[in-house]
Amino acid sequence: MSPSFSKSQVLFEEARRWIPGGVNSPARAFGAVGGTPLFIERAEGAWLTDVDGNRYIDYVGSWGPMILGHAHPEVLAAIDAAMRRGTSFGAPTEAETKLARLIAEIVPSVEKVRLVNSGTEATMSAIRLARGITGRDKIVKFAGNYHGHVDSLLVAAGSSAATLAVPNSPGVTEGTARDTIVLPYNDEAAVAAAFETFGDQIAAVIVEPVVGNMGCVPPEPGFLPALRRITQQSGALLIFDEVMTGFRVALGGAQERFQVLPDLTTLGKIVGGGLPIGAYGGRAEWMDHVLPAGNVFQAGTLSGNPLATAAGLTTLSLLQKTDPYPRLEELSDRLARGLDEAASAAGLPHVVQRVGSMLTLFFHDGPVGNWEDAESADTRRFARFFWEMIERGVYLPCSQYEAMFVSAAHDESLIDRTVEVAQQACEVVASL
Ligand code: HOZ
Repeated sequence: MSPSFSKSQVLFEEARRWIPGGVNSPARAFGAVGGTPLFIERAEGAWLTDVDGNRYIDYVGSWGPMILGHAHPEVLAAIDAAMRRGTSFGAPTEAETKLARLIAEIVPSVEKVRLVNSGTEATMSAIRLARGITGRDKIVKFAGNYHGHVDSLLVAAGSSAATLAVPNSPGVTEGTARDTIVLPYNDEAAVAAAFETFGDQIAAVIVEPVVGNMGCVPPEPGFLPALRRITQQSGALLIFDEVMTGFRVALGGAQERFQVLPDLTTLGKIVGGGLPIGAYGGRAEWMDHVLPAGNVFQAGTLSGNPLATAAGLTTLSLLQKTDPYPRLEELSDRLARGLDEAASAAGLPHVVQRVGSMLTLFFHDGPVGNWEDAESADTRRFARFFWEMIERGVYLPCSQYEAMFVSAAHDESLIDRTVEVAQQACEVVASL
């Protein structure tokens, strides 16, 4: 019997009266897959429970942060202890220094770090810093990469902007967009050509070193080193947006995994352990341009919030202590192989792309290396696959253009169950 979603439907109707589109972020709206978003009641480990009492194996993990699984007891205890000492002071605390130091210890290129409240704030601030340091205006970004809802980066953006086909949001001025140069991902020649023409005007190249926001798209060998070389030659800064990949594809993020060091790194998601934090960091020499050490302005009443800092500090410490990465690699490989076999058995053109514990089953014939490839994936098939998985108790990101995340709370039996469900779902999709 199909599960009922009636309570979610009622709550969504009510939400739509008071919240634009009924959601506080468009990625959750199920716009690309149709139907009503599921309203979540609770989550524990690898499991989500919706308000209708349906349980799901979760591969969204709050869009990345929950690498240790939901409601991890040590993270909850740290938040609880911090909360009892007061929830916000607007003054420095020792825990902020501990978190900054731990980030600098873990992320290879980071010596100093500023805590902010979200990944968007981190990228916005890093861009401003790059412009402040270089005295140049232009930014290079890649089509299908998403760096939060920063005006200058909301051009040919991935994630919800791609899912809901809003390549350039109204409200982003032409002037702002003019300073953003958009290039195809994985295209070293295009980057070289842009630098030929605009080299002395480019402040920074910002890149998702592994893209998560058009589905999981790995960098081709040579692409990240080329970005490093070209930016260095021209005096532009290289910014790795590691909001998704940080503490995910390796403890030290994509820069550790691919051994390429950017000038600035932006972080979010895992760094807050499920509470709102972002961070940006880099060499002390660069970071000391930020006010009050330097003169590039950036501020925030709740920055370094004690609850979020406690959750982040505990999460990163646990990751450092327990090193879940080899196991995440194994589990994610098992899942990727299982999804691949399921789609092959049903005769569906597809490709599964994975880096560490981020992965995507694309309904696309052949590898996806850039936005042009991603755009030609069969999103109708994806939508049907998504609902067939939901109906059988597996919760996936509600867009072809988002990555699935495996957590340390998943295990072989959950992965195998997911693969079985995927086999059934693929058969239905193929029969359409
Ligand atoms: N940035 C997340 C992954 N694309 C989605 C979160 C959101 O936009 O709500």
